[in-house]
Amino acid sequence: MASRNQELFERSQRRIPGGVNSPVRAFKAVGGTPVFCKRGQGPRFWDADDKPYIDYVGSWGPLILGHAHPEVVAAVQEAAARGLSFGAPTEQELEIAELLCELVPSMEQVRLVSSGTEATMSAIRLARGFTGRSRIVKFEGCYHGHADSLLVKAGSGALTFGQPSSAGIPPEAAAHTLVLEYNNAEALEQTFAQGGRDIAAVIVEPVAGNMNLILPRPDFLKVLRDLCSAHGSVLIFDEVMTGFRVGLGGAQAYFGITPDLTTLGKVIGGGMPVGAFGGRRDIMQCIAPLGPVYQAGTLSGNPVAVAAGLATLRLVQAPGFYDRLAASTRQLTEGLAVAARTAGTPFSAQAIGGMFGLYFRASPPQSYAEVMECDKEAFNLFFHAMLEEGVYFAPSAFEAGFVSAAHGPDELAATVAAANRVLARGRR
Ligand code: KE4
Repeated sequence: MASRNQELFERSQRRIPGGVNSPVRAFKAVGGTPVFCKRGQGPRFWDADDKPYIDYVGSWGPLILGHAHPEVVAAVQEAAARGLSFGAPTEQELEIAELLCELVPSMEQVRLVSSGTEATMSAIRLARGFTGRSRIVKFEGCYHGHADSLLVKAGSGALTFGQPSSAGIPPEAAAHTLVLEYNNAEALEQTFAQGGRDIAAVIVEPVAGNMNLILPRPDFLKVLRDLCSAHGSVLIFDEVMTGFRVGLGGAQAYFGITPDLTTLGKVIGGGMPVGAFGGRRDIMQCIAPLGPVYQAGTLSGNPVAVAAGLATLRLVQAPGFYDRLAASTRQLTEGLAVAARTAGTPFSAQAIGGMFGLYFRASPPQSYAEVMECDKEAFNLFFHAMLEEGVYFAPSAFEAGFVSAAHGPDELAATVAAANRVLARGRR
């Protein structure tokens, strides 16, 4: 008998392209039918067939407190009862702006938007307006949302300009984007030596979480910072994923590197649509209505979404919150690595704060090329076998995973026990 997930997926494909509102949800990378989520509570959600799953996606990062945290839900209900939106300033968006600038000291001013894409698109436009330059640099394998100038893949030559990585993007929209190899400090130095004065901005995921998890090499971010400073280019840390995920001050605090602009999303909305971009006051002063760089949004700073964000940001400031979260994440990755070693499966894993990478490869990759060496088929078999066991990992070998404060010892132990069963069967 067809499961309710299958029925819903067949129906949804009639009215929604691919049956989903964001491509990665369609299970194209892993095959099979996506599970439809019916309700969530803490570390779990239940699908349309009422099957429970321990959830390591957490809406792709926002749910650092787990599903339906009572204090977040209460804050949303209370805000909604006072009005869903005003399109006018509210005290709550001022509160979250002040809190973000307090917790992320490099942000002297901040502008709220409704998604990570809006945040990065606006930050790029702002950097271009501030510098009067057009050229930007991004890194292969890093994802910054779907703005035209950022959906760009490496050009034919190592230092040639990008080509659109999506249909519908005019070549000229990609022509100003240079795509370099993540963690390659030498290519960075060469690029700036050749034309640093023409570079408006470099945008980087300080910990890459969109080509599975790749940690920055020790010198990479420092070289990036020094080169941008020397050439008057704006360094943008895209912390939509790492912000309040790898630690309270994000990756910039973790690695001690101060960007000029930071983009945020996910955790700062606690599961509701909130993004933000902010940084140096002299740069932020260029944004309308103060300056010539236009940016706007009907629901920017929406009071109900901000209420969820404020409740979340208050709770993550609890003493020891990130130490406990990092310890849980390490317990998961170490347990999975032991299970794989026992089964003789080429596998590695690593964690930073509340995010992790799983690799069917003997050691954690340090570059996009090394990520491509991971055994994708092995991951897909593992993914589906764990799904049967009631464990939900990201439905792609090229995504990071997330642990929440709601994942307790029982969930972590159950996950590792399931992995032992799955890997021991040889049916990864
Ligand atoms: P959104 O527009 O999806 O809110 O944010 C875009 C974005 C920007 N920057 C970084 C570093 C991001 O990771 C993202 C979005 N992340 C993906 C996860 N790989 C969202 C999942 C999806 O696309 O459905």
